[in-house]
Formats: sequence, structure tokens, C-alpha cells
Amino acid sequence: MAAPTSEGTVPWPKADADRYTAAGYWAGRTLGDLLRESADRTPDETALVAGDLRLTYAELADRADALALRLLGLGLAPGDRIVVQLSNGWEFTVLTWACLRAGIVPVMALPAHRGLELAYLAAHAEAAAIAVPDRLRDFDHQTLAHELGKEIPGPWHVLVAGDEIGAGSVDLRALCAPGPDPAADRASLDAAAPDSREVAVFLLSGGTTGLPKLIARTHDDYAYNARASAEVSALDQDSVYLVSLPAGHNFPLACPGILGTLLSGGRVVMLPSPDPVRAFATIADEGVTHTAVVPAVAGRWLEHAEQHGSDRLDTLRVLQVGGSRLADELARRIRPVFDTTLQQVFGMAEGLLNYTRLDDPEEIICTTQGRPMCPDDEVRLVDELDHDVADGEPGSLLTRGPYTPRGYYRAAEHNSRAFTADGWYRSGDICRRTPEGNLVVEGRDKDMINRGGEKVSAEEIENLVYELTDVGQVAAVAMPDANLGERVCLYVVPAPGRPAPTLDRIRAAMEAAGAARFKLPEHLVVVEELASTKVGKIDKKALRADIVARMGSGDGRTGSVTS
Ligand code: OOB
Repeated sequence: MAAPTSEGTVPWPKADADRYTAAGYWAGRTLGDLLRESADRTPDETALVAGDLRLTYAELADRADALALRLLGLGLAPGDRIVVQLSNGWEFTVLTWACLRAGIVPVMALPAHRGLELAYLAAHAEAAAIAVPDRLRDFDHQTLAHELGKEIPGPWHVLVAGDEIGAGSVDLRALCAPGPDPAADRASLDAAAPDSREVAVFLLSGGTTGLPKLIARTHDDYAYNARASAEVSALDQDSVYLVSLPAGHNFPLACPGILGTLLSGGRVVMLPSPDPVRAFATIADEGVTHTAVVPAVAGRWLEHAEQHGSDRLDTLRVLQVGGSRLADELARRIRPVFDTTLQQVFGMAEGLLNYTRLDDPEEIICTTQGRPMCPDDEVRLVDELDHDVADGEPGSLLTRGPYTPRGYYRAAEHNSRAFTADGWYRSGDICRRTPEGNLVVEGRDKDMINRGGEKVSAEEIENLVYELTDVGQVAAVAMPDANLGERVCLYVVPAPGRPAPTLDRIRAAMEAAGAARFKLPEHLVVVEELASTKVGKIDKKALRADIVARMGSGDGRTGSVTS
């Protein structure tokens, strides 16, 4: 019987699937099976470090199997979805591994998500469970998780990682305890393993429309994603990978991230945040060799190292930077300050990964975002009519390949715009290809704001603001920022006869509606009218230029917060 998730997915055409299989990209094995095999190779080596807890491969694999069976025992079935909103602790890795073994599909939410996003994800994925921390940064995730359940028609399990397990919640840590008979657990999971073409995880799109879309990544494609990434960043069983970005994001999860490290026999070290003081101490204490950060974090780490020295980073061999455009000037400081190799990563949850190679000349590493990971990744740069641009000219990126699914989950209407008829994904990034084949990200033609790697859909913010305040017109645009690259700036035309809303009121209303904090606008410009394009759409290009001009001139009719 087909898994319930296969109904809303868009499969690769058979000819392509056969080609990817014949080329060996799709190995016909589940991620759960491959992880188990990895654990068998080095059962006594340390696989996972989080705070005081250290687990060997055998311990991690056995706990994951025990958890998998307990999840099934709770009534979850293979193919069921579980929203995962955990912080970077050991529970995240044990739960993810368990899901991959049992065929339960994690929907990777971010700790910053709130009621609005979580309710949507749970409903859209028809999730049967959610895994949350009890509290995190003063937010009561557990209570919210139970409230979400009231809107869910079917059974709803709230799994909680923490010390305060409330009534009706399931203690996730207790479910992760080793089982009495690991061999039996293993045999029963092996016997019921999912098919490698089925959905392994749901990732969230950065999103340009409304709420984030779900991206169904199969065992075959995501295992390749992780394995091939490990190869490109020279990650092997002697490597120690530090996770400090939110673990459910594709970059730290599988590029090569947690999964690439565990498939390679390396060690994963988890930290709840990339704060440089703790990160540097952890790198020194654990002998971290690889880690991934966004450019804003790379900037903070550089500053910290320039002030306090970088001797604590001696073991770090590869610093991956991606998620938003790394400025060339910042890139050039990385080797001299950290004495490590920078690897630029231009990736997307939708699939395609571009990496600079570790042995590329320094100039390429510092000025390009790399080239596709796989020989069978197809990339086109096109103009508005989808015609290929001339060599060296900027164009909009289209891509297909063995780990780039052909459509979002249950989003037929959106897919008709986000994908071409012959299956190319429109990433919305404007890139140029250098003569040696590397890509340089020059801008984008999608209506998204990239706040230090966190993607915010302009349309989502505008819809919320229209609903929340009596504004006449609203437009969200990116405003340049020295630290984060971009922040969310809101242009508002007050409704006729109404006073202009304040930034505080808009932020408070958005927060009350359950929007994640990183989406709240940080700057407000009140205007009498918004410039429009020839076809009558709001002219965002003009607004982006306007905010840059206002920042230069210190125009008084604006409000701003910094966080
Ligand atoms: C990563 O994935 P997402 O899904 O959060 O965001 C994808 C988008 C890209 O389409 C592009 O607009 C932007 O983020 N982006 C970059 C970039 N890396 C991502 N823009 C400029 N330079 C870069 N290096 O962000 C992601 C997924 C896997 C690995 C790394 C990043």
C-alpha cells in the first residue's frame, strides 16, 4: 500500500529516476538502514555529544530503535507525520534517527516558529504528533502544542523534551531510554522498513508566498544529498561536526550536517546557539573539524577572534558559510583570521547544492558561491522569457537534478508557477556563471527577505498586516543591514481618515497573531502613496531604492527597532 504522503508529492519521471538509480545516486536504501549500517561499522565510537551526554554509535542506534518502536506503540503508523520543533539537543538527533527507521515523517519546524506557523504545518501535513521543548527562551512550547491539538481532527500526541512534563504530554526523554532487547527491536524495524522512494523528511521552503511550502525529500534523494555533501566537504570518520544553526534546517541537517556526519562515522556535537564564546570553547574542547554558519554568524565569529584570538579554533578545518550572500570582503578575512578553509554553500531546501571545493584557488573561494555538487545537477540561467542568457550574464536560476524534487507537497497551483512544465525549479535567485563554471549570486527575483539566512516571505507579512490593522496599502521590502545582510522594512499607506499605525502596534499585532519573531518588521515608513509599476503592481524595486536613500538621509518619518 502506498504511504499516505505519496499522494501529494510530485515524483521524478520514471526515465530520470532510472537514470539516477543507474548512476548510483539513488542507492535504493532508506536513511534508517544506512544509519544502522554506519553504526555497525564503528559501534564503540562516540557518535553524538550534547551537553553532558555522550552516546556511542551503538547506544545512539539502539536508543533510536527503542524510540521508533515506542512511537509506533503510541499509535503512530509508518507514513504518519510528526512536527519536530526541538532545540539543538540530543533528543533532536535520536528522534530524527528513530523516524527514519520507522518511516514516520518528521516535519522540520524551527524553534522560532509560533502558533501561526505550527498550526499551518500541522494542518497541511495532517500531523498526528508534535515534539517540542517544555520551555525555550521563556516561551511555553508545551502549552502551545496542546492548544494546536484542539484544531486537529485526529489523534494528537505532544512529545516534550524537558523537565516539566505536563498532564497529557508524553515524556520524550523517557521514550528515548534504551530498550531491554536491542536485537529484537532492530529485527522488527528491519522487517517493516519503508521503501527508499518514500518521503523521509519534510523540509520547509524559504517561501515567497503565504506560509512556507513543504518539501518532501525521499530516502533516496536525501541520503544522496547527505553522502555527496560529506564527500565535497571531506568529512569522514575522523571528523567532528558542530551543529549550532537550528538543526532542522537543511544546511546543518544534511549538507553534510548531522546526517552526512553520522553516515560517515564522524561525531556530531550539538550546541543550542552559535554564540562565539561557547562555540569557540566547544570547538576547542571537542576538537571540532567542520561546522556550518550563516554569514551574519561568520561576521560575529571574525570579530570575536580578532578581539580575543583564534587559537581555540586550531582543529577547525572547514568553515562552511551559506544561507545568504557572503560579502567578498568578509570571505577574504576567514583564512587569515581562522587559519581554516572557507567553503561557500549556496543551497536550498528544494534541493540543489552548490559548493566551492576545498582545493579551489582562494580567489574562487572568496568571490563565488561554488558549483553544483552533482554531475547530473542541471542549472540554467534564464531571462524573463525563460531563454538562456549569454555566458557571463546574470539570469534567473532554474534547476533539476537527482535531489531536487519536482514539486512542493500538496501545492498543485503554486507548483505551476514555481516549476516549469518540464520540471525545472525556479529558485528565484539571479546568478552569473564565471568562466570556470562557478555561480555568483547577484540578487533575486523572488519577493523574499533574507534576514541573516532566515527567509521571510514579503507576501506573508503583507497579508498579516492587512488583516491586523486598518492600513490602506502595505509593502514589505528588504532593507540593507550591516550585520544581518537584510532586515524587514514595511511601507504603509494609512487607510483614508485613519491615523498611521505605529511600528510597535504592528509588531504587537503580528506577534499576537502567532507569527515568529524573526518575521516582525524592524522599520516602518509611512507614505501617502506607493509607487507602482506599469502593470499596476507595487514597485518594490523603487521601494528598495527608496529605503536605501532614506537611510542615507536620515529621513524623520520612519520608526525603527533593533533586535
Ligand atoms: C538555504 O536553504 P533555504 O531553503 O533556507 O534558502 C534557500 C535560498 C536560496 O534560494 C537563496 O536565495 C538563498 O537561500 N541562499 C543564498 C546562499 N545560500 C542560500 N544566497 C546567496 N548566497 C548563498 N550562499 O539557505 C541553504 C540550504 C542548504 C545549504 C545552505 C543553505
